[in-house]
Amino acid sequence: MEQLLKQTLQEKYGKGIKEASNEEIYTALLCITKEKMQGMKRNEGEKKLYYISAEFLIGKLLSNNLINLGLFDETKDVLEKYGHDITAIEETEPEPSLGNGGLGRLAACFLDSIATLGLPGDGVGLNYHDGLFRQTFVDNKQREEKNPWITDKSWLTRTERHFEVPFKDFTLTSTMYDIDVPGYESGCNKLHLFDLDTVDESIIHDGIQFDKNDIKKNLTLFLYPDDSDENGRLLRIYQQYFMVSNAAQLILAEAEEKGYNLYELYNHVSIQINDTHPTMVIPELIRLLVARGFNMDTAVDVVRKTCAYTNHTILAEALEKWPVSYLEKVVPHLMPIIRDLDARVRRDFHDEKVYIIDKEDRVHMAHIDIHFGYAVNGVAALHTEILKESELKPFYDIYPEKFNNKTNGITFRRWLVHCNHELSDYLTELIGPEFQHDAANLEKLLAYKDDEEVLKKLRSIKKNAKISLKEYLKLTQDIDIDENSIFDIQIKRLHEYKRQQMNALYAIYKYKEIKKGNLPKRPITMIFGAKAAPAYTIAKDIIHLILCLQKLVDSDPEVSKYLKIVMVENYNVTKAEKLIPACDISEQISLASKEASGTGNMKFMLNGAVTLGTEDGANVEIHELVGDDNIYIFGAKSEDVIKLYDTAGYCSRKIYEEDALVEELVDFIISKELIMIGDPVNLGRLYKEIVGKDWFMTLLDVKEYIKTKEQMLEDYEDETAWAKKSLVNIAKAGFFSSDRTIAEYNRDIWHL
Ligand code: NTF
Repeated sequence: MEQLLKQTLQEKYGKGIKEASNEEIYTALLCITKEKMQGMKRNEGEKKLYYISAEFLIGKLLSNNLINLGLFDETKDVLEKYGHDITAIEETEPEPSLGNGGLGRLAACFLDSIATLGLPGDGVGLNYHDGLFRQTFVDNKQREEKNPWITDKSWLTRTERHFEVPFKDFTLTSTMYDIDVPGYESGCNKLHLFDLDTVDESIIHDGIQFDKNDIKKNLTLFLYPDDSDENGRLLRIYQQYFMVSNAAQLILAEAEEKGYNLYELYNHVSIQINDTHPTMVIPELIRLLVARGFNMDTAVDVVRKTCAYTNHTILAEALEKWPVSYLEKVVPHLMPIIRDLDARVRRDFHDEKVYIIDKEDRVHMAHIDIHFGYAVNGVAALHTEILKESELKPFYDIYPEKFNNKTNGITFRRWLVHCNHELSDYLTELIGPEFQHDAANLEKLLAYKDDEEVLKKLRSIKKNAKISLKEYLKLTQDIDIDENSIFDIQIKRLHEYKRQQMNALYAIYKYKEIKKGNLPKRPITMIFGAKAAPAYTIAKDIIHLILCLQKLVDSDPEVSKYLKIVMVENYNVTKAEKLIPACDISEQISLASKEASGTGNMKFMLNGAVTLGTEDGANVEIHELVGDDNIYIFGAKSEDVIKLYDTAGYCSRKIYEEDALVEELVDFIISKELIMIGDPVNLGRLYKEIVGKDWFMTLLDVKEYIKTKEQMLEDYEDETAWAKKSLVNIAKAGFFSSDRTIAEYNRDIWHL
């Protein structure tokens, strides 16, 4: 590496390693790594997977690529020798924001594991120039800015693949860009991102505004462009069709190049449809096969044996339903196929709940996936049960054999080895390096459960991570936090069902307690990180509340000694990598039944945080693995919540009126203290929402939540006992390796 780096810097900049700037070293390392990956063996086989997804939240790639190529330690040492710090060099890499949250990060973890297991499998998505958006805070409110990440030298490689994608009024020519996905000490796959040469970033103005009608210029500007008006919704259909038509054409081109018989496509290809965004790949593939001479029945049969669907949520917002009129405007050539599919369903089943086109002339995308794919999976045990028993019950009754569970996982390369070197090195020293290939080996750590030395060392690793986070927050947001306080962290998309508002009510509770003189034994640092969808008003109001509380506490010297509230700006993968190793209390407090799985919960556990959570998503499985003593569970159970919805039996106003403490906390949202800092419109709206509606039942669980959190703070004071909980969490995290998840997908669904 030393020679290569010297040579590259000399050629590019005429500099030695010592003199080169961080940016120059980053660029040189990028070029070297890219070249190495080009020379890597491709994972090959008789059958290949295509993972189609609207999001791939890949994060920065330099360190992870170096780790997977086995070059990280050497590179770090070379840089140190010349007075450079690899962390500072990583800082110069722009982070692509090609995803929103869990679904997109999961896709990125999966690509890493697919490559690591030596399976041939590529990702297919879109090359959004400005990603989701970059979040800034102005006047205690979220503002959205564009987030350009594609620079002169990037991980993207332009390819010679182009496809013609037909829309109603015009045809667009695509260009395929590739990003290499090296497995950990294994072969390489690709992430294919499609783009249009005519896209023009200069049409963006005033934050993230642009002309939604100008498809040739705007198609791949943003992930999830605002869909609060019709043009925005049509743009999403343009994007989705562009993604899947390219995917389908690529899949057929590769199959034809390899000389495969398309009538047996399913023996050579599996297509994983990541949520409903890529659903149109089904009618599109049928269309392309019919154009190649297939009759309709055969095309439907071949496609049905090729496609599998993953459901990531039971919330209606993500079970997409497109009006027929929209599809007619954008992709009229798909409508005869969709109508034909609907007719087949109506011929075979007499239950309008499973039709593809409903009475209101809307196309249910998930219904296409379930009827015309061969597998349907949920992403955690509880979630899959809910799909089978309620949300998708009519389908489960028809196709019980298609339904299966694949509990999510995370790649330990990024979420342990890369983000927490000290812990990862210590674990290697203690239990050997096998866990890096087979995460189940982490259980060996249990042998040290009562070893004072080991527990002490784990505490010191946590402390160091907290100090690193302190330095990072000082540098990036000029915020001071105390490493001796308890770090309580909730980082995830902002959504009412995730209940950041409940955590904010806790902050109010603590503020009031401190004001009353009930001082905590140890200061608490409450950290939040979350982006709200630009058109999601209440979510933005919750951010406003948290930022106002942050100000209030900071400006009150009586309180700020004991309580600190921090909202991290522009929460992203890079920030998660700094926050997660430093966490003591992992907040996983969604309303039971609503969080399909969660994956942050797994990352925190792996890094030794203790979960404060409801029995929801993968928390249920974490609870089973670590046992009652090593997790703090509270709140209504999912069966009860589902019953409350079914019977309309929840009334937040009643709880508010009957419980003095709840009333006091909620009223504080519109107190004079907060109104002086914040905007009465936003705070008033949020107050009204919680008292009058509270669709995700914050007030149902808030008291038990406060009580449980108080218990945790108390238990934290027994340092040894807490360190033991932390150790058990790390030891039991092996199940949540995405290598395990992917091995299961392959065993049960893909058969690569
Ligand atoms: C998310 N879904 C779920 O909300 C998370 O619970 C889950 O961990 C991830 O998927 C990954 O499976 C979505 O982001 C979406 F888009 F479906 F709402």
